[in-house]
Amino acid sequence: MGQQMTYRTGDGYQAWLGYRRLAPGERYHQYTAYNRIQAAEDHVVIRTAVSELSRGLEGILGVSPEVTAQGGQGIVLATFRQYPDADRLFGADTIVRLGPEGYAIRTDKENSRIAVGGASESGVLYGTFHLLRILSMGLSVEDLDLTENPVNQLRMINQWDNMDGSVERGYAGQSIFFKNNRITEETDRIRDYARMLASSGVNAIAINNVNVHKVESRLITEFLPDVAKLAAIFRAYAIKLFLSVNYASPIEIGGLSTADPLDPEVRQWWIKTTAGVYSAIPDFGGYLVKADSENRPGPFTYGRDHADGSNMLAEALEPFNGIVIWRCFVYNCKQDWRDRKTDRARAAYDHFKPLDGRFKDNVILQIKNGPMDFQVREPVSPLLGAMPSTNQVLEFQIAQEYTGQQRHVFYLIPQWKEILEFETYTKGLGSTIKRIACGDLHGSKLSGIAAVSNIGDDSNWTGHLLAQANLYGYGRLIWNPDLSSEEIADEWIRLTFGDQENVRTIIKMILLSSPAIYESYTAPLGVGFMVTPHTHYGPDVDGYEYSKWGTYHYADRNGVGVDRTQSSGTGYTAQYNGANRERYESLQDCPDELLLFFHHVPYTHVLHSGKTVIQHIYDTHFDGAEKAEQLLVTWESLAGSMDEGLYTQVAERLAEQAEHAKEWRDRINTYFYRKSGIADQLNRLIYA
Ligand code: GCV
Repeated sequence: MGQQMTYRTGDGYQAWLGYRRLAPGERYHQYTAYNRIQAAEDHVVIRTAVSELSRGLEGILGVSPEVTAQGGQGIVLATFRQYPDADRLFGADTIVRLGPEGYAIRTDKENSRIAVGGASESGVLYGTFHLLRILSMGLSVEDLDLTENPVNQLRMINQWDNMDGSVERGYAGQSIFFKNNRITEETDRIRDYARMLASSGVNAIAINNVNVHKVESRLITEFLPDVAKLAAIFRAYAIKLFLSVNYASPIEIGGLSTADPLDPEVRQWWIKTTAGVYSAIPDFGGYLVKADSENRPGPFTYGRDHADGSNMLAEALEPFNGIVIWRCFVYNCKQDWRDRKTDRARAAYDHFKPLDGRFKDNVILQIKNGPMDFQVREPVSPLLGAMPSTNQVLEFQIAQEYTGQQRHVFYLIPQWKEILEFETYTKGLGSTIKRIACGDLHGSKLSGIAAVSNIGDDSNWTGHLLAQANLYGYGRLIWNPDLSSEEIADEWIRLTFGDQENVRTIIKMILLSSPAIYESYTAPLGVGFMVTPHTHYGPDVDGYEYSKWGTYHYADRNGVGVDRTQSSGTGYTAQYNGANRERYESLQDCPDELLLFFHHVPYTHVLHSGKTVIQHIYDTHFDGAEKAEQLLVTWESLAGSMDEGLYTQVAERLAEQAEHAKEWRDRINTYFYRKSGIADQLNRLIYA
């Protein structure tokens, strides 16, 4: 098994796929009756399902199962209509309920069989991983009868990996894909990553950073044979491979003098190059593009718009059923801080909304969850749902760029759930983000969710072991947005640490309390940023205040916050519909947690909580730092209850968080005390 053997148990490498041995007992005997795998189909994904199941059963039972094409007892893996026995077991009713990636699992107690059936091979693989979850959690398999379909069509991961081996906004080591401007030959780790992704339901990956530099531009030409090898690894796990491309490739690597999307030679270049990609990788997913954003080239240079740019690529991909995923993170990153009219939050909507209906069918616009940039707290992007005639995909960031960089614990699932449940009123009540993301609200042809990965070559994948919960939870949540944060946390804990009651309770408590704790000691009331420029780690209240990036808080001696109202500010609130627009516009109705995102208020402004803004800042920062310290104490109660390696690595991170939270507390409190001159009502220590 190559590289994975070099990792110790206890370093977290096995993540949620550790398949720890079950002690002999009732459950062990129940499972033993099924320790035989029947699979008759010769397909790469079915072979994967068989090997995953063998590996899991061997881990759990300590005995490797017989694998056979013959009938009899055991676990049957089959696509419908291929294996009449399985069809009979499920019946037509079940079969018609399943979509292309759906699956059913049913126990046939009489014959000691469990059947895992799917409409396609990928369905069988997802069903197999579901069964493995059940077995790993030690649940009964005696009466299984379940069907599952993924809610979202595209369930994607975006790597921000560069070919020099670095990872943009990577907090867990170097790239597992690239090294020294080459694709790595150490593919065991990539296969293990594919396993992790498929086991949580992910079906697409873009392997390189959306900021495509010169060398990465050649991934679609000279590096194709190596890309094809990676595509084969992911194919075996039913994951489609995508590449981020450089919009200026015709110039950069094609020798043309322009990348104008309406230029016939440019179009021809993309058609020919794309055909080359498909001859190397027939099931290639398509292109992911960051254009006219943060100094990346794009159609604006030629006086064209984003529809022109993306449609040109769509045309080249169309014959192969490929798609263009075009990012909407487009804003003026050379703003003058003196200019109070330009509002970065407005940019995506202002650029893209007028283009609704102009995109080809195989273009999807990828929209970040918020209008700024993955802050701890920001409102939901008003562009989501605002283009009924355009395919959209929602973008999350699993990498914790602004949420503690995997040094602080921040369980992201509750934040994502809040976003998915957000009511946009786009088509009246019930127009939630989750209905927009899954394509149901506007009947979109293509839709789904993508997220920036949080993994690197650290032995535990994610730097902070608890950040694995975000990767796992992302896959589970986008498969089914109705799963609760608690359920997902509980699953992940049981699969990773085992079933011990105190371990489950305590880790769940830490995960679920983590977002509020982090939010309370960092930038207050939705104002955002206040981080160290470039690295984005740690406090620097004015770090971005006079910069070109459009991220300001406007704190002065009287007050703080950004006026984004229509009545006196940038007019951003008008991008929302119905009740949202009114709520955000109104100083009285605006929710406390977003107050400073939408309004500039005096420090003495009284929140719904009854506290003044300044007292709220002091209270939350003292409280947050104290709770961060408490997280460590809580974790310490688990000493001796789990593998020591796992215990220690988390303890170390929590210790760092506790210290760092104090730095946040003191910097923010001192800053606002100096600005406002208003004392803390409780007279706590503020370094004046
Ligand atoms: C990949 C933010 C990050 C950048 C990132 C960009 C994006 O600005 O700080 O590192 O670039 O978002 O999403 O394109």
